[in-house]
Amino acid sequence: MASLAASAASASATYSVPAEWRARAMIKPDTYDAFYAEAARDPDAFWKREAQRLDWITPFTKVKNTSFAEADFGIKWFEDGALNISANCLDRHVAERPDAIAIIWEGDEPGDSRIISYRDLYEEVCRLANALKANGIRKGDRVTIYLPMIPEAAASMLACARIGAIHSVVFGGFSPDSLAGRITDCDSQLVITADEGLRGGKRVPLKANVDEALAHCTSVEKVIVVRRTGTNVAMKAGRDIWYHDAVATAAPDCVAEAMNAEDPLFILYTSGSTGKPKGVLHTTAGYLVWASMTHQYVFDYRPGEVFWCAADVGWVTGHTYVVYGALANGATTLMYEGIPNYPDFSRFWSIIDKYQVEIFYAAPTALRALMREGNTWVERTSRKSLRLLGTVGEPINPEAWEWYHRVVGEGRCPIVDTWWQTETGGAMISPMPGATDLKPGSATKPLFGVKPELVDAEGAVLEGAAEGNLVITDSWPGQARTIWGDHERFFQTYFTTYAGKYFTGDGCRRDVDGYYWITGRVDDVINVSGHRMGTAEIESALVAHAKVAEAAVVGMPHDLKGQGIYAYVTLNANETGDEALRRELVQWVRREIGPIATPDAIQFAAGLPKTRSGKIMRRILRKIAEGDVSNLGDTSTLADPSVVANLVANRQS
Ligand code: 6R9
Repeated sequence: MASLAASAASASATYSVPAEWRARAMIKPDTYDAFYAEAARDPDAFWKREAQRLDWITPFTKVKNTSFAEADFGIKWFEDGALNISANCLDRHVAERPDAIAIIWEGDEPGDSRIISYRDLYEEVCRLANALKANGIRKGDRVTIYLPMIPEAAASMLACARIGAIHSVVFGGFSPDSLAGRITDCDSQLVITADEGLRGGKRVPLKANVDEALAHCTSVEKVIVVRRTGTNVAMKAGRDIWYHDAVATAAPDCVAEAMNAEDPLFILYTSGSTGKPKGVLHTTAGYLVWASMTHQYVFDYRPGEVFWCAADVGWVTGHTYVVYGALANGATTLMYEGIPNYPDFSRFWSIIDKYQVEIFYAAPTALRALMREGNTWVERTSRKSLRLLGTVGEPINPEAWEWYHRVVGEGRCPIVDTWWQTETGGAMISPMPGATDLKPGSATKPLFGVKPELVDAEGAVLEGAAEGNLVITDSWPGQARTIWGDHERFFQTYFTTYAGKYFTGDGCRRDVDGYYWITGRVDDVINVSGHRMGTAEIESALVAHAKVAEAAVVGMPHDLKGQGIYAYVTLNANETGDEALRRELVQWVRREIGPIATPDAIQFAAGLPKTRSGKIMRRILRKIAEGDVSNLGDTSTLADPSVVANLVANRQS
């Protein structure tokens, strides 16, 4: 098991592929090597074969047509083929196994559950697709989905895909303002929401939030409302329709639109280092090939197994692994409405026992929170059904990894630590359980077709064991194609820092075995509980407050969240920074963006460290927030070096 050499070198063990996995897995060590080599050497042949996993309406003749260079920049895969994603996720499984379970839904309250077969889901999706059409939605139109984790969320995504409408799912934790911004940016004509959401016994006023958002939006004509809790909500005549009424009269069959491989599938807003959130756009064929392939190989998935990805569909992980990858592969996908600690800290593990979950995939932040509560919450459950565990969203610290492995998985289940991003569509660097020896804290090795490289700040390529910035040098099918409405920003953001390469925004170390260790964001993005937040967004929310003159936000280490939000705030003249104002600003940010952006610390500052040209030196602010004040580096270029001592003296802990 643990290799002594590795332990001595990096204080981390190596877990070799268990014999039973080596025997049963689809991808074994030699298959990994052969597939990786073929995808690098002859991508057309490799992807032509992988694309056969989908049903095509019109077969493609061209495979890869991509360039990251400015002169001929463009990303196209399978460009003359046509297919429909909902037909791939539903119709072909209904034809073969109509009674197989597509979705197991577990509600917030234990005992509240629904089991949905592929036939049921097909009919629901067709009815809703017909209802969308009856409400004026056509191919290419945008539909915003603002729903809790209920089966209607998956049905809404698939109904859009069926008729070629582009969906934009907005996480239910976002505020009315954030929702309004995302609706307006893509000019959605229709919103699908629910009366309320339910999370950990608390109600989330989704419909009221939509009403507030729509006061600032002009594009939306219709709102479809799922009745979830049954609370009384205002229904605006001529605009708002109940979901159950809309589907009741609709036919349970709907022809799946033939979509070109490069037609848009969805927009998903994500935070960047500057400006407002970007509408990352994914297209049809390449995305689904990537979602399906990675779901199958990374999780070694076989039809019949119960797969549980604990992410919300409001994030890319929910898109790719709760919905598209899982359903494309005919999986039984588990959707859980609630939170890990309700009604108690055993909930995840009880759900695993209740449905005999075989594969469980979650964020390290949830695992750290549960680990803190002690082992008895885990040990009172059986978990015998589990055979594979996964993580996503942020680096996992080796202690949490070891706990997950030893206590949750009883040493029996490999852990796939999957590194990827909204922009990559699916997993990029990850172990495969039958092929990869594991090192706790490392996402290990690139998947087929992924060509990672480490570069230094000047762009020089680093060879062998090294640490630098992570870039990907060639296109893969699941890659985002553009930013909605701003192709230039797409190119500028990802392909100009290191010309001709996709820049991930992450720092990374590669060890002597060629394993990749993601060290975290190197740009002004922070990762709070596995959620990406742009510091610029939080800063602009803070300065929108009447008493705030200036704000600078940085990440700080946080035991549970991975990173916490530390805000330096300069007030307008004559304002005093006291506890009451601190609380008010915290509430203000929650209301402006949503609870996920709640600042963990606010430090009132007389001045911020700026260069003579007025640029805030964040490096210094980060060090102070981390409590690492002994070596603040060179402060001589500051316009007023004395602000630093003041900041150090008033640090919040
Ligand atoms: C899928 C998802 C992307 C950022 C990414 C990185 C961090 C994701 C990780 C990881 C270390 C992993 N990240 N997975 N860091 N190990 N296994 O999370 O997408 O919300 O766009 O976030 O998350 O920093 O750049 P997204």
